[in-house]
Amino acid sequence: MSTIFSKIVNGESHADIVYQDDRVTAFRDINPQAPVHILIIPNKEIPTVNDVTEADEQMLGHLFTVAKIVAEQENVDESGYRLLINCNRDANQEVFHLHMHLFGGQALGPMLMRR
Ligand code: DGP
Repeated sequence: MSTIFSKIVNGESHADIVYQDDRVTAFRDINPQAPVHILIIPNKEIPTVNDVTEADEQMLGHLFTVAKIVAEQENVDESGYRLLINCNRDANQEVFHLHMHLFGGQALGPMLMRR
């Protein structure tokens, strides 16, 4: 079954797309957790990091090139930003189409909340 993110990639569902090419799509998160919150996803539907194979390595490396381009576009490249990928339950992964979050536009604080 196709995820909502695949529907965004192929244009069936609307999103504010900030970058797209034949391998990767980047769009604004519907529920932003920072002034800049972009999701960068492979166009190919890979559910989680656990499903990555060596055949995906080049395409997944391209996520970082796109992260750099988007950070420049959003003017957070110099101020800084955080890239984050959740995997499965303990990381609160909600959408099972691998995605990299790009957060920026404010001081983001420590990486994990203390319990
Ligand atoms: P994660 O917890 O890592 O699986 O994050 C999923 C993110 O996806 C969450 O921040 C909200 C966002 N999201 C979920 N559905 C949609 C959608 O339909 N459109 C957009 N733009 N973002 C979505």
